[in-house]
Amino acid sequence: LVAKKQQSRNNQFNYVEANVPDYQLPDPLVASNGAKVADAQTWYQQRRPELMELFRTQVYGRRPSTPYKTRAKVVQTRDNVFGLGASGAQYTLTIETENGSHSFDFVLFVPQSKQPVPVIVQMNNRKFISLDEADKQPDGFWSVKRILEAGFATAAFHTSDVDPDRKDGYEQGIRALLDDPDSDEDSRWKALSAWGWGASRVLDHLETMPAIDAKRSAIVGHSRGGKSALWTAAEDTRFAIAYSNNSGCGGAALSRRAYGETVKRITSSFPHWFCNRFANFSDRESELPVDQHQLIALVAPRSVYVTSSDQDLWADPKGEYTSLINAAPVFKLLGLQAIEPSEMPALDAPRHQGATGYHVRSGAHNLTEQDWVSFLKFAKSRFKQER
Ligand code: GTR
Repeated sequence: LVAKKQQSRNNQFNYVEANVPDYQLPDPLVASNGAKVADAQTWYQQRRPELMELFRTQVYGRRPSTPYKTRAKVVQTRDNVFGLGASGAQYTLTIETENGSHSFDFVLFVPQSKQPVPVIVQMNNRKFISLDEADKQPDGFWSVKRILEAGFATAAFHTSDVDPDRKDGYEQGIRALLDDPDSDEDSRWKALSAWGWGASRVLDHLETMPAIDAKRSAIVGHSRGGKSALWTAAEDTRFAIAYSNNSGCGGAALSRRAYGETVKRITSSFPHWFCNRFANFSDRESELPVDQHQLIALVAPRSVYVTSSDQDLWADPKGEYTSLINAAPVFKLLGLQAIEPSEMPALDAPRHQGATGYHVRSGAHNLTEQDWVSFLKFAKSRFKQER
């Protein structure tokens, strides 16, 4: 243990549980003025807006209110995808303001069904997957066939097409089009929030489609996309489920544990993800007015599914789970069941309890078929899907 402690100090990043600092989590059910939040109305009218404001000003930034218009154009279609009778289409969404426009594509698959079907939207942080590529099922990252067979529609876009995942990508992204130059620079939104904004525009379009029951919609993201998925569902309450896969620091994992990736590291490696103020909490996590369990709580009374993988220590599996269970009091206040404080589930043994779900998969940092099997099971039970 001594050798390990020394090693982790040398490496600058802590991977030793015994070296996690003592911390106290801010209580989601105590308002900033110290008053206890004891009923749903006080949560919705006072505490939730207060927490949203803190996450906007200190962590993810505030979205601009610049007026815009959206246009959708079909660029390619496919019939009988996978021989399942499903349809596929690629769309270009164009966002227009007085200052110009920005376009990004998304791909949508809809299973054959007499009834409108629920939809799973994936923010894909790896690459744009075209209609043809989705057919090949390269690695299960976007498990289209399995999703269609379960009776869900699914849409995906590449995050960088909305806002480039680069320090110097600002001019090519949606933020450059929408930002108000007079807004407070330190609380301006960055790429993580911009990707979620893109997901909301995809959902706007899905809402117009009779084949889709957009009230039963889920947002899925892996890693940086998993950080964004939680914030997307906090900002856009139309998403009924948020799936946050291996999301780690700035996602599901508690910042105060400073295990694996830290606020200091993430804000210096990825200055284009969080609003400027988040970096002020480098090595000062205990001074954060929020922590990530409260982000999960912001999705309540809708559903949240968090995953870890056992080799992904950088994302702090224990911190991801601890965050989820510390959101439970809010779900309970709103009349829902959720995973209560308890030992972490065993490897590869998903736990689903009411509005929350969790699993730790054996293996590396990734989104796999195995994760999708559990995601779909959870979605079926939350959406009461028959098939
Ligand atoms: C890492 C980053 C993580 C996570 C990951 C990913 O470099 O430190 O926060 O986002 O990338 O997105 O795969």
